[in-house]
Order: sequence, then structure tokens, then C-alpha cells
Amino acid sequence: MQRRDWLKWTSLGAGVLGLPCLAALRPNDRASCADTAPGAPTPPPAVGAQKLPPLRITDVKTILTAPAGIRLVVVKVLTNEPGLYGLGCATFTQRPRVVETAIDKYLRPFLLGKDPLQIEDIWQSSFVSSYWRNGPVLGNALSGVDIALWDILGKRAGVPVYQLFGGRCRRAVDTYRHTSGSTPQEVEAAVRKAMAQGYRHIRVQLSIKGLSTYGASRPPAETPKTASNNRPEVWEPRRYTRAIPKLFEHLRKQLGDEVELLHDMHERIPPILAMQMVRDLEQYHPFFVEDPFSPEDVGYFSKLRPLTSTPLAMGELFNNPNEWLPLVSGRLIDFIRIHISQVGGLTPARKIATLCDFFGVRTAWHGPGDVSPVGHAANVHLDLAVPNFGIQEAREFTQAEKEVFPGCPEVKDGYLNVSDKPGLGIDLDEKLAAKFPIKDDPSFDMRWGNLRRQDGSSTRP
Ligand code: GCO
Ligand code: MG
Repeated sequence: MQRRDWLKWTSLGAGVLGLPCLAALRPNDRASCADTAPGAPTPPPAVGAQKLPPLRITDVKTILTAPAGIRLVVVKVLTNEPGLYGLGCATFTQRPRVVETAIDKYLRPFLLGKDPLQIEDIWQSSFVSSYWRNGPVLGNALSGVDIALWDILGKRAGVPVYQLFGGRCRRAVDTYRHTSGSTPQEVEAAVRKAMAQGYRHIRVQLSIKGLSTYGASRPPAETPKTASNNRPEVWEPRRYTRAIPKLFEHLRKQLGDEVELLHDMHERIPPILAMQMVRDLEQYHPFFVEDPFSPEDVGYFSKLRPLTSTPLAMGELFNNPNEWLPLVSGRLIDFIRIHISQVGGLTPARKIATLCDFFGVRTAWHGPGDVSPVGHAANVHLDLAVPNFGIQEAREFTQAEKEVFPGCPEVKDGYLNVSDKPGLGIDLDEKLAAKFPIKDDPSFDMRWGNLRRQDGSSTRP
């Protein structure tokens, strides 16, 4: 290919991206953008226009760190422009080493030398570069690169990433906070505390005696002592489905109707029990009930929808468009709760948000501790720019996280925000990150794989 053709092709790519071609470049580059984009309106020539050297990816690094004890995977994409790099989140905390391999051994060589501003093209070609695609490993690896490329584009254009997405639709991002306890009274106390800190939306989880309940740790006396890879964690759904409506009844009686209450069912109960429980909760007006079914049981949403108007949120385990398309286009859920790095980063997440907008589905991106601060920053940039934003799961970062990731998004009065710095506005102190090495601790996985019914049979976590 002639160099002239290559230039034409690259600027066409930016047009296809739907990217403001002008924003992709510094002001003095604008004239050259118009020159090479056939059919594009010609802006007035910029004063003192001169060309910047072409940008190339010179390195892709995977950084594993655990400043809060949770294993995080962050990708750094470096360019030939001195000091210009981007950061992305690739955290799959259960399998960080596998993501690391996918990036270092496979994506890195594929990307070296490519133009980091061709974000859509890099996403599309990387996605099929293994022929076999989707899944949390490849999705997270791709996401680490993709988010880093948006960061680079923002830095090069001199604007925050949310500006590249069309600009702020809101002043700040409303969030929900987690609370839990072993009794309804304990949960109530935790909710009151969160309300006093300014939160308006609060997730409520209850630990149930003798059971390994999601979202609420067991009282210390009940915590099994043996660290064995065969140690069962017992889970019985019926006791849980009876307890949660009582929790909501208590909270509404004590706290009134104003505070928004949320609950995560975590996909672990048989569909018919989930349907009963979601109906039982309707009278307490939850803001949403999350993950009533596992991804394998999504066919039940069409049965649940006619039975209740309880708002439904779903999606943190989703990877593949075929998982969310029928739920969104069938208007079967109200909130999309995708883990942005799981689906491949900001490029697909923007499209999902737009798809949802047409169907009245709002966003509620997954935002627990196993999304890195870089991933949280990416969530917030998108939240600020999408019209159909719903709510954001919030995390208040530890001191160590704030030091390793200068520029962490901050929660104030229950709202998250990012700085107006170019790019994502967050950095990574690699030296400090190395002081918090991840532990290859196998007992971590046992928590997920050893959830069992009373009779010893395996059940979903
Ligand atoms: C949530 C989630 C998480 C997941 C965790 C798994 O809604 O925040 O369910 O807490 O359990 O991300 O690693
Ligand atoms: Mg969840």
C-alpha cells in the first residue's frame, strides 16, 4: 500500500468510528484530517497548521497489583510519543495470570507498531485475532488495551474521555453503596450510616446463620477454620428467600419510603424461587433487584416480567452480545449491569449503552472491588456521557489504592466524579504497585467452587 493510501485509510477509520475526527487530533492537526477524509466537511484551515508525527504502539505492559488485597490487572499501552501512554482495566480477579498471558504472549505482538488512534479497528481485529473469541479471559485482555487507547486518544486530543463520548450529560454520577449485617437491625444501622454520608441508594444484604450468604460476611464464630480445598460452604435457598422480604419489611417500616433500596440475588437460587422472591419484594419498592437468574437461566426473564413490576438488573457475567440482546430488545430488564472489562472495554460498552437507550434500559455498570480504579474511572466517564445512565455501583478507595492510582475517582455526598484532565485522568505508580504483589493463593478460588447444598451437591455461587 502506498503511504498516501494508508493515510486515507486511517482517517476513514476515524470517520467510521463515529469519532469526532477533529477531537482525535490536536488543533494544529485539523487541516490534515480534513485533507484526507473524503466527503467530510472542510473546516477553516487552522492557524499555523502542522503535522504531528504518526503515532505507533511501542509497548504493551500488564501490571498485576493488589493494593487492597484484591488482585487487579491493569494494562499500560505505550506510544512513540515520549510520555504518551494509556491505562486500561483487565481485571478478572479469579484468573489474573491467564489474562496476563493472553495480553503478554498474544495481544502485545499483534499490536506493536499499530496506530493507537484506530480504536475501533484495533478492537475488531484483536477480537477475531484468536479466531475463538468472547469469554472473560479474552474480553478482559482486550478491555485492558481498549480502555488504554481511549485514554491515549483523550490525552492526545487534550480532553477528558467523557468529552470524546459527546460530553457531560450530568454534573456527577449518582451511586449506590453496599451495606450488610447479620440481622435486619444491623442492616438498618448500616443503612443509616450510609445515608448520613450522603448516599441515596443503598444495597442491602443479610447474612443468614449457618449459610454462606452472598454479600454479607459471616460472624467470626461461624467462619469455618479449616483451610482446605474441600471445605464446603453451605447454601440453602429457601431460608434466604424467606429472610430477604422480612429484611425489606423491617427497613421500610424503620426508614420510610424515601431511601432507595437495592438487593443482589447473585444468580444462585432456582428460577421459580427467584420469581417468588422478586414478587414478594415488589410491595417494598426496591430500586432494583439484581441477578435473579444465572446467565444460563435468562429464558426465565420473559416469564417473570408479566408477574411483577419490580425493576430488574442483570449482566455482570455476560460476555457475548447474544446474552444481552434478547433481554434488552425484549424489554425484559430495566438496568444493564455489565462488567465493562468482561465485554472488551469501552468500545463495546458505548454501543451497549446506545442499544439500551433505544429500549428504555438504563445503565448500572458493575463496580465492585474487583474492578480496578482505572476501570472505575472508565465507568464514570461513560456514566457522565450516556443519556440513559441509571446508577453506578460505588467503591470508596482505600488509602493504598489512592496512592497506587493517583487520580482515583472520588465519592462525595454519594456522587462519583472524575477530574477534567485529558484522558481518563488517572495514573498508576508502578513502583508503588510492585509493593503490593498479587498472591497466587488457591484458597481464593475455593470460595467460588465450593458452595454446596446441605446434601453436598455443588451449586452456583
Ligand atoms: C456485585 C457483584 C460482585 C461479584 C464479584 C465477583 O454486584 O458487586 O456481584 O460482588 O460477586 O465481582 O468477583
Ligand atoms: Mg452482583
